[in-house]
Amino acid sequence: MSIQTRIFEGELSAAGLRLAIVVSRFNSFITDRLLSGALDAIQRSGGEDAQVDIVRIPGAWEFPITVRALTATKKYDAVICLGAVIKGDTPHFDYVAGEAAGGIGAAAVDSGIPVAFGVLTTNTVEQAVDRAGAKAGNKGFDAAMTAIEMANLLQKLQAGN
Ligand code: INI
Repeated sequence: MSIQTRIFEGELSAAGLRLAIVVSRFNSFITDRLLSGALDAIQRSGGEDAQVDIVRIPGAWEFPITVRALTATKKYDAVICLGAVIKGDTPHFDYVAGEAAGGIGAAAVDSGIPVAFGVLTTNTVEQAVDRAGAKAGNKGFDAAMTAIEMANLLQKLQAGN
């Protein structure tokens, strides 16, 4: 008896996917670059502007409630969160970054809709710049590619064959 291994993997094609990008205004000099990277990734993967809704929020703290509102509509195949939480002199960073990460993760698992975490959490402004299109790539681009792959993967898994 031979055992046939089946491999499930999501394609990197944005064709036909409905996507929401949630982008925070706090540290907008960084998040604007993340948004450009995400839109570039969608376009290069065969997506079109009409498939993408952009939702602007004040700061990273507001991601969880916004993502839950979006996933509840069932209109989107994936949601992409773009933000930048940069450490300051107080523990504020830990509360904001922790709430954003935990809340985004919980919203994805609870809804069954993939939510990509393109939220930078850095110790310095320079580290954020590096990850928003400079030395360390563009994490907005990466998050969009992850969302595209996961949306296609979940569609396959849900098809169940
Ligand atoms: N929001 C961010 O997105 N990044 C930060 O670095 C940040 N810091 O450092 O304060 C930040 N704070 C605002 C927060 O997300 C909320 O918008 C605010 O507290 C109102 O609810």
